[in-house]
Amino acid sequence: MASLGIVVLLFCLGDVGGQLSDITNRSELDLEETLLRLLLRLRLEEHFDTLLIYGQECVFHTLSKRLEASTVLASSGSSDYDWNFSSSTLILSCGASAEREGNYRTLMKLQMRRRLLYLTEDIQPEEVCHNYSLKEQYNIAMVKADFVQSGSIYTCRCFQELNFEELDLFDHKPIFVEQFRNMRGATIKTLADQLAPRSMSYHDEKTGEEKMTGFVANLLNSFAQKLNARLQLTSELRSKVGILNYYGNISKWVDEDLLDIGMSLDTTWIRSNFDTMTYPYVTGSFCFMVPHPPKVPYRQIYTMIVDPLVLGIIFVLFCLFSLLLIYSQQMSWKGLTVANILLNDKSLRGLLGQSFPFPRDSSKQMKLVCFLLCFASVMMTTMYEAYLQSFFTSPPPEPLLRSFNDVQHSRYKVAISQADLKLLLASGFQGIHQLSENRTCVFEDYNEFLNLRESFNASFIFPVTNLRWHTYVEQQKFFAEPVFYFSDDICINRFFFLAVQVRRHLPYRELFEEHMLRQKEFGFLKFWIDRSFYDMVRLRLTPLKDFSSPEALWDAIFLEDISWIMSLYMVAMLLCCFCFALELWVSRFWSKWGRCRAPN
Ligand SMILES: *[C@@H]1O[C@H](CO)[C@@H](O)[C@H](O)[C@H]1NC(C)=O
Ligand SMILES: *[C@@H]1O[C@H](CO)[C@@H](O)[C@H](O)[C@H]1NC(C)=O
Ligand SMILES: *[C@@H]1O[C@H](CO)[C@@H](O)[C@H](O)[C@H]1NC(C)=O
Ligand SMILES: *[C@@H]1O[C@H](CO)[C@@H](O)[C@H](O)[C@H]1NC(C)=O
Ligand SMILES: *[C@@H]1O[C@H](CO)[C@@H](O)[C@H](O)[C@H]1NC(C)=O
Ligand SMILES: CC(=O)N[C@H]1CO[C@H](CO)[C@@H](O)[C@@H]1O
Repeated sequence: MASLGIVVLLFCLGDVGGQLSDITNRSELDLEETLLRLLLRLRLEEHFDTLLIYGQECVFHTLSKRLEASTVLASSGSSDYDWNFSSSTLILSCGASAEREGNYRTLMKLQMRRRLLYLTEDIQPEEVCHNYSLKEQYNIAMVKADFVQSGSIYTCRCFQELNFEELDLFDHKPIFVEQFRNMRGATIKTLADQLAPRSMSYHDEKTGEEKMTGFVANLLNSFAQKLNARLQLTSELRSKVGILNYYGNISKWVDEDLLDIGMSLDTTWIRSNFDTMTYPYVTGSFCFMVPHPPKVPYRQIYTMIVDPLVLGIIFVLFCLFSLLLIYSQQMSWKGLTVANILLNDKSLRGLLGQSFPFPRDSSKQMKLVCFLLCFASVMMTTMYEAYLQSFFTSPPPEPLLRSFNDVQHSRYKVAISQADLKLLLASGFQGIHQLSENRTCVFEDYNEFLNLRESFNASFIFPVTNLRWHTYVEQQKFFAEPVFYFSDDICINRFFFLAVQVRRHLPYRELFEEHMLRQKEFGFLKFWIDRSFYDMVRLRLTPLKDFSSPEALWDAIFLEDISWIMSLYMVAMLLCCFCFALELWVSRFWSKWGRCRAPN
């Protein structure tokens, strides 16, 4: 009773400015009043702010003036233009076939809006509902010309024997219901791309059916369960391809309306038309997984330590100390020669941490310079000692690859599948052009590529999405040491959206998107992704095997590891011998020459 009171009250309010004077026919007036009452009731059920009226002049046209709502008249039955109707639009049609919308985008937007038809012809509601359901429009109600007398409203229902229901204006049953909340076992046509860990098929022991799991498959499973529907893994499509990989074909088949929902994800990345995509499900990045750089070989540790810049600084220090020593000896520049600076044995021995004769009764300044020299030598020798010992204990890794240019000059090859390469070229990605032909290895067969990636072959670097990388992180926890790392520097795309593909006119698209967002909000998506590796192990899609080849912990150092320093030592010794020989020869020559000159 209370709601009826509100309806009457609203009716009185809505009556302001009515065009009563135009109306002469008594029964027409009654019809208008009753329909107005119906529309107000519809507005109470779900608010509308726009009326879209299809068809030639009928009772709706005069009614619309009495409702405070913006009205669009489409007398020809089609709007021909891509109008962006709001989601709170109510459609009124004058007759069963007044609506002849041709623009498919407008059709998409208006698909699930509520429709009220006013039928003057003698048509069975069953036929009307049938014709509308063929057009995939489901929220239909209709009244006939004798509405005033009968008060009957016919409303279409799907998933039941009789496809419509007859209600009375004064019934409290809702006229429009969300029909897809219970699909009563109807099927949803889908097909999985079988790309682990999105969707992975397994054989259910209990029912003997083929079932799917994975973070996209679980979304669809729970959706079907919620709607009381059944997932049909369209097998006739599968036999068309034959192989287990339908990536790319799924989006084609969704476009062709062969599938309702694809159990797959597509990127928003190279698309301009998002009609067949839902709201984004996950975000992804597409980067390369790169083998951890190997350790520097022992023999190169010396070369690493002897950095030219540091050597330069030490040489400058050496010269400075020589100068200071020369000056502080007599507090004058008397002994200053190039030989004294460069071959200053005190400074050299001091810097190398060796003992040297401390000058007797030296001045204060001299002592100070010697202290400085000793301090510098302690710093330098301990620094080099520490470097050398720690590097010999655990050699540092070689530098990381930071760009495609580094990859080009590294010993790795880039393994990539033909499908991914096509995608990259289509998206105008430049990086791949920096690699020469002999640095890339293109695989025709996606599975071959996957097998190589899954064998953690460290001769290659592989493109991988962060979602798949998640499972590799888990897998590498079982290795003696991780083999690959996810490079944030060498990326194809750092951020893109992944969405599920749905048929253009899927009637329960809004329900699906709502379900998707709820699952994600609640944390199911993260949970599914987190445990996807264990699902893969359970389904025997990935082995629990250690693919790493760790080096022995206590590796002995061999003579060849210090060959470099040995050869330097030999060269230096030879140089010394040569100098010594030279000195002997020069002194002999000098004394002979001196004897010859003496008589003069
Ligand atoms: C009022 O209109 C109805 C239908 O439009 C018609 O059948 C009826 O004859 C009309 N009555 C008068 C009095 O004009
Ligand atoms: C409706 O929106 C689409 C994009 O979604 C746009 O291309 C089109 O121009 C819009 N229509 C109008 C009438 O603004
Ligand atoms: C329903 O569709 C059929 C076939 O297109 C057509 O002949 C018939 O007139 C339509 N009925 C209504 C009420 O629109
Ligand atoms: C790789 O290709 C480049 C030019 O594209 C060539 O200069 C180079 O020698 C090739 N390297 C090998 C190992 O074949
Ligand atoms: C990695 O792949 C290359 C080329 O396919 C092969 O020669 C090599 O043996 C593989 N390495 C391992 C560790 O499997
Ligand atoms: C894009 C894509 O993968 N298309 C494939 C779809 O399936 C047919 C076979 O039916 C293949 O030939 C296409 O390459």
